Amino acid sequence: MSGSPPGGVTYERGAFGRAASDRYYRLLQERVVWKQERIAIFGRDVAMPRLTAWYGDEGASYTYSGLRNDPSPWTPELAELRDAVAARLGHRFNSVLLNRYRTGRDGVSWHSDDEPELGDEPVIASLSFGATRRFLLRDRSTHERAASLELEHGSLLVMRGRSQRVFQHCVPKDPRATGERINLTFRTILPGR
Ligand SMILES: O=C(O)CCC(=O)C(=O)O
Repeated sequence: MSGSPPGGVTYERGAFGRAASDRYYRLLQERVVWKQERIAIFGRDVAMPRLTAWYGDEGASYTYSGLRNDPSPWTPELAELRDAVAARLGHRFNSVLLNRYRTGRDGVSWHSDDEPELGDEPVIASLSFGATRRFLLRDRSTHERAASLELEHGSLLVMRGRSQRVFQHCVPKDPRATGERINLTFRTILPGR
């Protein structure tokens, strides 16, 4: 890690032990119904550089990058992970966005999780399984680097408070990254937003 996470962001290595992390990684690879979404960038239709999936309570729909996501029902392993993270943080989540980075050519570009349905100060709990990937945070207005974290197998990153108003985050493409990574961001979609 270079620099501690800034205010509102915490990083915990080894939140899940090795055996549990290996098991979840394999189950998520095999059982999640992964989608290759397409998005418009400068008027061009392109494949997103990662696979995604959206699971959650009925009605917990979420729109980002112009894509509306209606949730698939929780699978047993996703419900187990949701409950473990909720118990740890004392916060209830009703949905999870999953990202599957197949190689170092996959990534997610700078953004904040600031969609209206997440409310003003969302708690976002981000679990990582598989290959370690770099996660960058920068100031939203000055673009000054705020932190660079290596998100490891079994780790838990939490963003809360005003962190989505103050920072943007990304997982840059990394030609040196070996192997696949699965990330889960547990979220709470507020009713009627
Ligand atoms: O893969 C990650 O660690 C970040 C995912 C992310 O930024 C998102 O789902 O909004």
